[in-house]
Amino acid sequence: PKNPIRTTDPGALQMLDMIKDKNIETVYDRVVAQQPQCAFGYKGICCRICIAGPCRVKKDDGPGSRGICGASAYTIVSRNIVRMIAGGAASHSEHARHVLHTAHALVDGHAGDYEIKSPEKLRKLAQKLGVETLDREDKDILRDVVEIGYADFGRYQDRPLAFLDSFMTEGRRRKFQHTNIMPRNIDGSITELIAQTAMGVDSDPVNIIFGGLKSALADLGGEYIGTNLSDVLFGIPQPIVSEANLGVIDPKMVNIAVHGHNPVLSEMVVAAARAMKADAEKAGAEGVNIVGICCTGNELLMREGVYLATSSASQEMAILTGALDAMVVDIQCIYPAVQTLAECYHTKVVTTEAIMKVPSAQHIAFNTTSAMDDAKKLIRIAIEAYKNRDPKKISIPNEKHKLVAGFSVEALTEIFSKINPERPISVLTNAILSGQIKGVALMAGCNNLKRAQDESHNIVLKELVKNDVFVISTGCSSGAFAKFGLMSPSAVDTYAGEGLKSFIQTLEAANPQLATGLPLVFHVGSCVDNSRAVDLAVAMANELGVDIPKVPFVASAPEAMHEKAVAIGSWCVTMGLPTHVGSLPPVEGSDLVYGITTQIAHDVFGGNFIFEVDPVLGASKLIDALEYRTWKLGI
Ligand code: BF8
Ligand code: SF4
Repeated sequence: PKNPIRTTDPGALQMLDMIKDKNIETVYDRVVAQQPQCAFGYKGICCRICIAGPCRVKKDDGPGSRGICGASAYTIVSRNIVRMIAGGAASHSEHARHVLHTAHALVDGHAGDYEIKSPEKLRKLAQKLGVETLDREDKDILRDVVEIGYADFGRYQDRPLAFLDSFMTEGRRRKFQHTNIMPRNIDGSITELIAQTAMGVDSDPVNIIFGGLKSALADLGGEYIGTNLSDVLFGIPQPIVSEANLGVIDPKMVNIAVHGHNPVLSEMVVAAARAMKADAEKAGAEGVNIVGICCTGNELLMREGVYLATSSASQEMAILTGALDAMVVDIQCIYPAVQTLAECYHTKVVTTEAIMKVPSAQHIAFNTTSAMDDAKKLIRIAIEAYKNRDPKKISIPNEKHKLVAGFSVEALTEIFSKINPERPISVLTNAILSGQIKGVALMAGCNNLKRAQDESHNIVLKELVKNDVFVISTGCSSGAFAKFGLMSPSAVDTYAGEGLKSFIQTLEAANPQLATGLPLVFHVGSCVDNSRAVDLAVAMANELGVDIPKVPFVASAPEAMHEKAVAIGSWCVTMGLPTHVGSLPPVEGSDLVYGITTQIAHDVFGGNFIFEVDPVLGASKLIDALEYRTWKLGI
């Protein structure tokens, strides 16, 4: 490989080795070509908010220490970072809006082949939102739920976001109200933040950051809509066995990668693939093999057991196998580079959403009403492409690992309930109070090639589990663990400390109905499903009779990259979680902003950012935070 240092993923490393004599450019080359990255941008002290700029903070004092309008470093840094939160919240809520539209079409009878897969989830959700469920048809209940969801996007009355408020602890609800960051709608919070940070508006960094936190909470509201309604439409994830890494691409099959985030389309692609096996056979293949990339992959892995081909930084590698016939993409985290590479192979890249097109890639507009037909069209494109494969270009890494995923909070609660049916969550909290495990950590977030891909995820995980932390994961953090075989039952023996090992064994012994052992790390879903982690933290807080800042629960995004990750990290802090980030966001240009996010946030919300690029140190700071909270619970 030209740049082996930029990834540790064994599948990606094999792939890079296979193409080493070819003149193929990948992300691992481009990240090197971008070095050194601009120091002003890196620290967040470049302002491009108006076209008098760009202005850069060049000096510590005098005219060079401010922008042309007089904006200080703290104003510029805080404006830049909260605009990233706005981007993240817009992304997550756009995804949620799409799921909501699908549910809306369903109640109106225009949703083609979609159905309510989980009436159980619908009723539970309705009850949370205060919707009457007794003696009512599922569709009527869903109509009311959808209406609340829509209201959350545009409410103008002074009432809190229902899809946030209904899920919070009493303590968090009060905290958000007192600090004036409880959003009343999603769209308005984002728009307000953009207005607040326009040229010549807010220059007070504290006020700007609090505006940002409101949008971060709107982001969480959007995630709640996305996760809950996806569960209603596609089912609540249950423990499921699958495999991950590039070796899941099967040369004998028509291979289609579904890539992006939204399960609305890809669930249909999976159904269509099952229905079209014969068509694939007619073309000489053994069937249609759907593989996932990024969070679309996570969504389908969680609910359908679909193989995970790879995660974000290595997405191009799937095309380089020469055996990927189509890459169907929806939204977010899709490198434009996939089309450039696909042009050197037979692979067809197909975009499906009106807001996501790639020059020279084919676009098939995906509609809720004709979803199944659209999905079949996509499969036909892949089957046609399959016929054009160049056998000389096929080289598939032989790397793949077994994994167990599908741990919705419902599934976890079910597992705990086999030990204590009345108070299932006490199984988890008692294990913490007794010292058997140290607490819970959510590992989330992206790949960021500022360090070698996946390395930080794996180091943080290994440190945490060695120290008996119960780890749940989402997004590309889950992708990293799955690809390396760390999401398998066999990893428990190798990596878990004695306490965690015995805890997992106790759960297994109480759950003989599970067809598989339990994994080292529990996959709770895509990035939108970080809302599931909040559900678990809230349940633990209620069980312990405290608010979340007292619960031994921490979060880590060792390789955060996307604006969505900035939004998630920010609401984690407001929820009261110590939140480790291993790739520094652009805040170092202002000591004040850095101090607010790492210290003052703790005084106000009980959570704070821990910026630490060394993964071993990052993990040890999280373990300290967990130990401190457990100790406080005991006194
Ligand atoms: O929503 S973890 S790189 S794929 S942003 Fe993107 Fe980051 Fe991956 Fe999923 Ni999340
Ligand atoms: Fe420069 Fe102020 Fe305009 Fe920013 S808003 S680009 S600091 S003049």
